[in-house]
Amino acid sequence: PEAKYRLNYQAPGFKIHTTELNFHLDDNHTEVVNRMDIERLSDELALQLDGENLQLVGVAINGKTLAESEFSISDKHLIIHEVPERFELLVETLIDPAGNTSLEGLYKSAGTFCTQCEAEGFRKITYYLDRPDVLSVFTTTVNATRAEHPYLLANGNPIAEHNSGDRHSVTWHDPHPKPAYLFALVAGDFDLLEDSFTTKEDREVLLQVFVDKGNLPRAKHAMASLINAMKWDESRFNLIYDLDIYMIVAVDFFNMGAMENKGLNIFNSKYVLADSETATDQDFLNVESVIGHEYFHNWTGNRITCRDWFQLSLKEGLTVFRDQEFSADLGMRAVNRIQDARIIRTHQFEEDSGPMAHPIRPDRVVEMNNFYTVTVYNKGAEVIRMLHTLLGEATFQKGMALYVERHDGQAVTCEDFVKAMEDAGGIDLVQFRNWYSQAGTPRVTVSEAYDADQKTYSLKLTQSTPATPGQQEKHPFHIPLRVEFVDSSNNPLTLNLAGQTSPISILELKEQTHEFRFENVTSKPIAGLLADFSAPVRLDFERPESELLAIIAGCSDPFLRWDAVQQIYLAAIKQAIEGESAVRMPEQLVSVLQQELANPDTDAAMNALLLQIPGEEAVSQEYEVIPVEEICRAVAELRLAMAQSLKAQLMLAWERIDLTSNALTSEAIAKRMLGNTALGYLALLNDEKSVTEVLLAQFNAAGNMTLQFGALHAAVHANHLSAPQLLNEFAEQWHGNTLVMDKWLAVQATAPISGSVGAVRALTEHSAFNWGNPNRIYSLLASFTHNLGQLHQRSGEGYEFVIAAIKRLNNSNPQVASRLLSPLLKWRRLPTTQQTKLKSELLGLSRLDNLAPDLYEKVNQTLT
Ligand code: BAL
Ligand code: ZN
Repeated sequence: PEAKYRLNYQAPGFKIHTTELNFHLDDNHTEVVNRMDIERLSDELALQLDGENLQLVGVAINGKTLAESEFSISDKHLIIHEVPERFELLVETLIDPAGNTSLEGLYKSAGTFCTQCEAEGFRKITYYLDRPDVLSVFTTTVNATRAEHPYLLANGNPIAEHNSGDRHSVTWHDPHPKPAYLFALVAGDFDLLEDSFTTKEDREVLLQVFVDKGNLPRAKHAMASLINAMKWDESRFNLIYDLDIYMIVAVDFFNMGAMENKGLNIFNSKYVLADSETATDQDFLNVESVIGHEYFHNWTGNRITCRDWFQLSLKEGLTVFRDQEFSADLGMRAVNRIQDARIIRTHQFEEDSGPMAHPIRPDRVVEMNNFYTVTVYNKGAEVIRMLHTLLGEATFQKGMALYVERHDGQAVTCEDFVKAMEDAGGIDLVQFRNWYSQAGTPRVTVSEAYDADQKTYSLKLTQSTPATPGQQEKHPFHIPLRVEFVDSSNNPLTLNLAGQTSPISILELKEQTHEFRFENVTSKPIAGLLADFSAPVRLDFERPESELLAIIAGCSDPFLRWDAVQQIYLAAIKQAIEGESAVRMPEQLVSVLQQELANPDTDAAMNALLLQIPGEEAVSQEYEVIPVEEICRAVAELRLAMAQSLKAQLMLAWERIDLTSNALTSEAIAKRMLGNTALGYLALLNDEKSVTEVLLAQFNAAGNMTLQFGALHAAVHANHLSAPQLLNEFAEQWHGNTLVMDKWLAVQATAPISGSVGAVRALTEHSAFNWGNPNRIYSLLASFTHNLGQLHQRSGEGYEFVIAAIKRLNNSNPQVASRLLSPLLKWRRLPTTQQTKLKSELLGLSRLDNLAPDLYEKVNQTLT
């Protein structure tokens, strides 16, 4: 497989004015007739179309069938040697949807025909210029048997229907020109939930959510979320929907979370279906966020799309930022922000320090599917957030408006976005652009000095970014650091930079080193740096525990308080690892937590987050060579010590859960969050009768999955003696619901219990598992790849198991196989025994026949 480079971009040589598609659906022999009105834009006479796994039936120009000498075919292209300036091209192909296990292009998911075209799946449907900068007006006719496929859907508005014998057809027209990756088609039988929304331009929009038969009650939350998203985008971004119909279809077999196809979103059913009996609070919040995300793409992605795939973060970073703000405005802003920061620190920092590190706008790609990453999406969103921080909400919105005014209907670049922000804000973002071009996580080192005589305080910040593959030297980033100060009595303090009259809240670090000097400072301040996680950087700030405790007590920013607590936990864990000693409980923190928990007026969700110690993967970020076993030991010891020290208060927190309520208010969700966190600790006290009673009481609280699963999770992860019984009861109750059984698979795959490899291997034989369904694979196998202690067992058993699974999936679904590989790419950072075993497994994989490009790219990158 060959790499493509961002700098080699060339504008397309052809324009496809209109595309008329005709599908005669059949399991193994679907006919696709594709009629295009094409204009040649250059003197190059040959037209090269993309196409994969297609059987060509015929090709004609202006009604005249081409002879075989007039075109050539390879496994990737159809090349027509000479075309006129403006012509109608007719291409007829045959495809095999039921045999398409890659779930890319047109495929069959449990009886439903559906499509997934982003990034380059349309070429598995017909020959086309399958690139995002070729925009065309699509008209689509779908023809299928009526009994099995009463609903025939495509993008845009329905304009015609026909019946003939046992078949019928519907024609759809989408007036908005779009690239092929936004094309969608669905044919199947569903339950349908309908509602409507009137836009602020008075357009009446029909809203439809299609779900599997019997699931109608589980679609209500998705519909409510869609309506909330439409309202929110109007009020916060002034972006208004532009078609008369908006459809969401839930399917069971889907590689990603969902897809923003114009007017016809296709969703993984896991992000549509939710009721309190089968979905946890987090599932409800995820549905809201993904429904919002796909809806927000209608402007940031569809109306304004990407020029080429290197610009993916143009739409994804921005749309993740928008969905994060949506969730924060509707729910718990502080909790969301901390969770988002945790994703960056655990997963994005790991990607940034590994062999696949790439800037949010990559320069080199072998397989585009490998770049739907936490870097492009989540770090991309952090970059947008930094722009928002630098510009402020009002100016940021001016920049958005200018971006839309300039580029509506176009396929553009990240540069176009930054330019709009720069022009609207009247600020210089030249250096800020380094966030788009450079990979790696900047490290900001802090030192401070206080001069009591001069009443001055200075903060010296130094940034450095490690080399990443292909980028040895890094230029300094433009880093906004939000800051808050407290005095030694934990009272808020405002400080002015020397020569300035207003208090400072954001320090802008642009140079490699900069010293910020503050004047008229009457006592040594305690600086809370990186408030709101204002930049995706690592902060090195050695300071005594007393100052961290002052931040916890005195700072108003929830991220700062949470982060200070995390630093105390981390210090205790690292001390135990490095000193090869037992974990020493951070006594002062424990007494702060005891007080917080004893007070029913404190924020329950925040308390839950404060109680959660860093996980094994987060701790592994601290080490160049990961001391796997020591990390697992220290983390387990700290968990147990916390449970012992806080037992009484944890029980109090647990007792505040209302086991009879399914309310979805932030307050009710927060209480369950804290209760489940408390129960997770209590379950570690295995021999206490009261704990067993509590576990069973919560497990049996009927009708609420957050509580039932919370109890199961606590028992299984603590290896509590009730765990086998609860696992059995859960499976017996839920064996008919695959999405719920995914939780059952995941809870076992993530348990830090020795012997997991054998248990997880055995679960691949369980009826709840299915090698053909991505959700099952993510729940069992991808979960397992994040179980640090079990995956990296010295025996190498974990590696053998995962690599065998990857080999098995190489042919059937390489996109899913590739996701399983990522956590194995850090083999160089493992202790020698593990390193040797994993390397040999990776070498074995690299020699596999027909290794898919998705896997080739990663394995090659990590071994060279
Ligand atoms: N565009 C792929 C799915 C998503 O990010 O919405
Ligand atoms: Zn997206």
